[in-house]
Amino acid sequence: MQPTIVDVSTHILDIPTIRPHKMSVATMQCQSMVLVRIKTSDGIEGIGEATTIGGLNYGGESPESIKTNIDTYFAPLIVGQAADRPAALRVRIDKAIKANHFAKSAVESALYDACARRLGVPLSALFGGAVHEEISVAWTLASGDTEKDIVEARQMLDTRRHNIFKLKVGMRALKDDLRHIASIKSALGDDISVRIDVNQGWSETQALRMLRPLADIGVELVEQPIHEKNLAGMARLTGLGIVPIMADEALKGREDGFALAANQCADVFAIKIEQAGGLQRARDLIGIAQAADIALYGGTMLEGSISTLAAAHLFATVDKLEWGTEMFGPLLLKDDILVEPLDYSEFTLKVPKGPGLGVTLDEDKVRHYTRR
Ligand code: MUC
Ligand code: MG
Repeated sequence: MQPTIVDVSTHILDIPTIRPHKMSVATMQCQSMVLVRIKTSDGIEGIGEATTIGGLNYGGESPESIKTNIDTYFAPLIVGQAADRPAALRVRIDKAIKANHFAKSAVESALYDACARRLGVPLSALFGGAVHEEISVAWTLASGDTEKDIVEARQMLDTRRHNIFKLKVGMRALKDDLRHIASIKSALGDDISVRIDVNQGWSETQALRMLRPLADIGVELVEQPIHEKNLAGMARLTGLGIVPIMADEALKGREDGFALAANQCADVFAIKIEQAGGLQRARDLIGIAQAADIALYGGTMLEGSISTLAAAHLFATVDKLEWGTEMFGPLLLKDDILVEPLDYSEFTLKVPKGPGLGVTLDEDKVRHYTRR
């Protein structure tokens, strides 16, 4: 008998971060994640997750809107439907619900997790199977203090957890940002990759002024330097060829990916399952980048373990992620909600091999962190 969806439930969990995470859009002291649980008639439960950055500071969805919209609009639409066809469910959801990419991603991840668990295969198998058993993971230095960032980076190198660093900039004066970046780069040395993420914090003129000094310092990649809608500006910065430009906020789905590729607005795409609107759409974006000879990077919305793993399963199926990934979200949190913690070692995340996401929730911890 075909399994059907019998229940969709959502909870917001608030987990403190290990330190303040300072970005041009927000300072995070806590991550609020929406946990989505989908139960099916054959006794399977799939789990998905959506996170945002600083409530509504980063984008148009908040944990509260995601929860409300899933409870009010998604759940009635999918309860009673066949549970083993995520693509068909996606068509149904897209017909009835516009935008809401983060909510769509959480629901779709839960559906894929349930399907893979039913088949007894890892989630990656539903996207063709893993090409890689582990993915490289960058760390973001964003304490707001140059010296603290250097100490933190050295710890990551000593413990062999990360050897690629992304610096959050765009909130200070340009000369202060340059001093901050140069100090960290010179402390870490030539072999360590340093990239920056401006989170749209600069005007095009400011970005133009910054690219040459950034290249001289040895910065390898500049992420979303200017406003996400200024595609012509992104094309101009990319065309200069001074430092590779990565699109992040500008990439909110397939149509954006196509426009960015067609207009040569980026050298690299940061693929985020939430921003793309879920696993299927993220896979589509990856295909657009590959066809356009745009390099790939696995991005994060500072997700907890569940969405980090959903993305990691997808990324493991991609032949080349030229710029690696930043799937470090769970490590930024003081605690995790899994029975077995994820395996971050030797500068990589090992992608679990068990059915579905390959992990089990620690229900006591889930209860403890659930917002009431
Ligand atoms: C972003 O803009 O990329 C990813 C890593 C990090 O520190 O912030 C996020 C969001
Ligand atoms: Mg970014």
